Amino acid sequence: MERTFVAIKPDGVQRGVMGKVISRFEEKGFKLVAMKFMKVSNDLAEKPYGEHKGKPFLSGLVSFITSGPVLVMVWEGNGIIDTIRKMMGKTNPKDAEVGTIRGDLAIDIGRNIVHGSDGLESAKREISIFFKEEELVNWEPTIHRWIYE
Ligand code: IDP
Ligand code: MG
Repeated sequence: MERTFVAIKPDGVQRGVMGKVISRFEEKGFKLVAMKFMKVSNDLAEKPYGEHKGKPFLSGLVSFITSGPVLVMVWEGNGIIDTIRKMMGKTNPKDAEVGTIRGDLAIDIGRNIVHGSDGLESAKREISIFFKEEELVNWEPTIHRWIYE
């Protein structure tokens, strides 16, 4: 089964919507594999955003991500990488559909609440940046047979 890395950025923490975001993934039927509430160092903040090196917004993004605590998570489910991207909505909340996390909870591209991996490779990379293998919890939700055929 596929795994993805999700983070609630400092704006989501400060605005008190961590529970709302987590609830959406739980209610969908996805399985939580790991979770950590932490402050991110400059080095660590730049790693998942390697693809944006040289872009004008990177320094602002890194100082924002390091400005306060974040909630980093690993979630698991069939097709989860694409589905969570859809549930997050477009990067710029003004283009994000109503019903998505960014469409419902955010206004500004620099304060868009959540990060989610955009592919298998980035998911693997981002999970390994933030979590040790032994921090990924293996467990069997008893409701799985009501979610998967
Ligand atoms: P994503 O978060 O939807 O995957 P990316 O293009 O990977 O979007 O950008 C990473 C993060 O950088 C975005 O979530 C957003 O917070 C920030 N960002 C992206 N583009 C801009 C921009 O043009 N101005 C300001 N911030 C941006
Ligand atoms: Mg991205």
